[in-house]
Amino acid sequence: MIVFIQVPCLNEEDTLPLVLASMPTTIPGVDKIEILIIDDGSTDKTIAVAKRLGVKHFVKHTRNRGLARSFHDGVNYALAHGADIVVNTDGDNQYPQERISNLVQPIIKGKADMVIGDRQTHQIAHFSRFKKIMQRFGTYVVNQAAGSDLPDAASGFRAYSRESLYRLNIITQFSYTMETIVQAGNKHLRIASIAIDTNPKTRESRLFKNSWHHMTKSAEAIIRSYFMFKPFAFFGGMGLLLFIAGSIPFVSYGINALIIHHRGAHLQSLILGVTLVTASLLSFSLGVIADLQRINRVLHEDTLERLKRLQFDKAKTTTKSKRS
Ligand SMILES: Nc1nc2c(ncn2[C@@H]2O[C@H](COP(=O)(O)OP(=O)(O)O)[C@@H](O)[C@H]2O)c(=O)[nH]1
Ligand SMILES: [Mg+2]
Repeated sequence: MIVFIQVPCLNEEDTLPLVLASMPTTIPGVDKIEILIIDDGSTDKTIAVAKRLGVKHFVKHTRNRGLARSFHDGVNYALAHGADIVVNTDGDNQYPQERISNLVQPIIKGKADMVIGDRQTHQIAHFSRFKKIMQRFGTYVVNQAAGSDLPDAASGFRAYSRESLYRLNIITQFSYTMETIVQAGNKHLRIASIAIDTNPKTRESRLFKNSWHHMTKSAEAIIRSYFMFKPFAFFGGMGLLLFIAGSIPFVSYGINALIIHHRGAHLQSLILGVTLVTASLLSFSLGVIADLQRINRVLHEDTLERLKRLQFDKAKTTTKSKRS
């Protein structure tokens, strides 16, 4: 069993030594632990510091490409080098690396495909009240979209099984944390979570300028993943609402004009009714198109999964034969 611990880094020369010093050297049930630094276009000495501290695996971006892309490239590297489990932790020493041993256990024991470190955000002293409420709300929405019951959806301290990485595909540029949960939930992967204590803050988040920024970006990621998986729920629901709203003036006009020959049968009701019912038909049609797209995506993802297996399973057998 090979565990790759990947650390996405954008100018982390100051905190990286702390992160590397707290990495586990042995984990029960694991034969080999490899550390992988994903340098996302750092302009400081991140790479030199990592090399000096003995890191052997690097993925380098010549310019900044963002955290989601860094995660994606790190995972591909790890899979190509025979990883059975990929752990992600941050370069700002926010997460307790010494708990990685616990984080991977549910996967080793076959009880989960993905494990998330729950930061217990309600207890974090430097989180404002607003941030805590937003954290809880964001997690609630993700759970709704994923059909899961997780305490902390935004945590970046996670372990993924090789199998789950074959099946997950990162699409959004931002907030891949939320996206992976929605995907994993909808693909019926088993997600577990363990409680962790976070380390004292070393610096402000550079990913999000403030809580609003965090919220809008997360909302965007959740809505997009929701559309990906349940497009008909949205367009069908909207179509139904519009149809009901449109039927009322439509029917009232019909009764007034045709049955009781009422003089006050307002043409406006007819116009409103027709507009709303037309909008509802449009919404249903969009729903059908979106649903066909979804089916298309499922087929594409199936191909992609097979491709990954072809590509990475070969790497796995080569690493195995090299080691034996
Ligand atoms: N801010 C930022 N962080 C990046 C980027 N690419 C990789 N990272 C790494 O992503 C991790 C999380 O970033 P951080 O600023 O701590 O955001 P937080 O998760 O909100 O605390 C750190 O290890 C960064 O070095 C990027 O483009 N921007
Ligand atoms: Mg951080």
